[in-house]
Amino acid sequence: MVGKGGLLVMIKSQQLQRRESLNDPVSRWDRMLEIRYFEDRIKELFAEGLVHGTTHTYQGQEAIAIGIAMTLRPTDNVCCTYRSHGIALALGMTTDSVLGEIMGRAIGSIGGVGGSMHLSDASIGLLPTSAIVGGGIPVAAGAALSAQVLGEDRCAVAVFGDGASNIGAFHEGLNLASVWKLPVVFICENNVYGEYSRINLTTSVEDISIRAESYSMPTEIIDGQSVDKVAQGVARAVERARSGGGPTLLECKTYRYSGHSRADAGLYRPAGELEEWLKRDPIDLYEAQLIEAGLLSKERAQTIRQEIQERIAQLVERVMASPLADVSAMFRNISIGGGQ
Ligand SMILES: Cc1ncc(C[n+]2csc(CCOP(=O)(O)OP(=O)(O)O)c2C)c(N)n1
Ligand SMILES: [Mg+2]
Repeated sequence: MVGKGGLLVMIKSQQLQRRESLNDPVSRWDRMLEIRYFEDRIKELFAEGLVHGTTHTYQGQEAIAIGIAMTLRPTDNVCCTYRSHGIALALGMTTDSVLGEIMGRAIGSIGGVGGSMHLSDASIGLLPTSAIVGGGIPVAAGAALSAQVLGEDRCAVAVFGDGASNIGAFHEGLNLASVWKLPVVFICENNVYGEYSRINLTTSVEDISIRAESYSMPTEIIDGQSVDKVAQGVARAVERARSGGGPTLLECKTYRYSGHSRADAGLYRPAGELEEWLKRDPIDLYEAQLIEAGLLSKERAQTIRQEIQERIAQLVERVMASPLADVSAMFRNISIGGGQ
């Protein structure tokens, strides 16, 4: 019988193992599929009325999550948005922890009281995700400032969307990070849409990367459909951050396959646009690369796909059978009266 403390230790070590497994290229591909099938199932669970509230899924952007997670250390800090199930899974959070949180279960990453938009686990470096567009940018700058002040060998990463680059917090965060040469990497997932609007209708520039120039900041435009390209870009930026060279803005060009949130079918998109992006699906591209390199066979790939589908089906059953969040979990991390 494992006590609560022991269970926590087991989960933490499982998460770190999941993170380390990204050293292996086939495991990276496996994790991308896990994210894709997980998100497909999440959409169904909401449509079936089994989950309340809303959710924002990540299909199409998986290469970015993996490229970031395989490059950072668990001690680095990551700030993300409401569209972060994929990044949490890539960083090592277990599927039980993410689905448990989404379904309001006690096993969720913060005890089931936060839901889809509020995932967090300090042991893998994931600071609380947030629904405030751009909100993670100054928080990441703050985490980087703390590393600088404390002299710790750690960097911070903010992951945000193209729409967030129109928010004041983006400009304030980048400016101060540049002036103070903070060890932070700003990663913009330019997925062409902010809510229900195409980027050309809301944003004065086509490439978000141009905005780095105002803050004297190095920048790169990266193919967000390629795990290796993302990892290489993140590695260059992280190296700069760790060696005192200050912040970098990376813009990863990608595409959001789903609508903005659960109820959005994305009908405002121009005909054929999704189909064009599907031709460069990040999971298919990586699979082809692994097969070409002799690391994966078509037969093994098919088996892995089936195994992950089965894993996700079992996951849903397990989480649905697990206890709901306890009301007391809402107050677990709150101290009332004198900061006791
Ligand atoms: C400060 C703030 N303003 C507006 C909103 C409403 N809102 C939620 S998502 C979103 C679009 C953000 O788009 P983007 O940054 O491109 O991220 P994506 O959803 O594409 O990942 C908006 C405007 C919000 N949540 N927070
Ligand atoms: Mg966007």
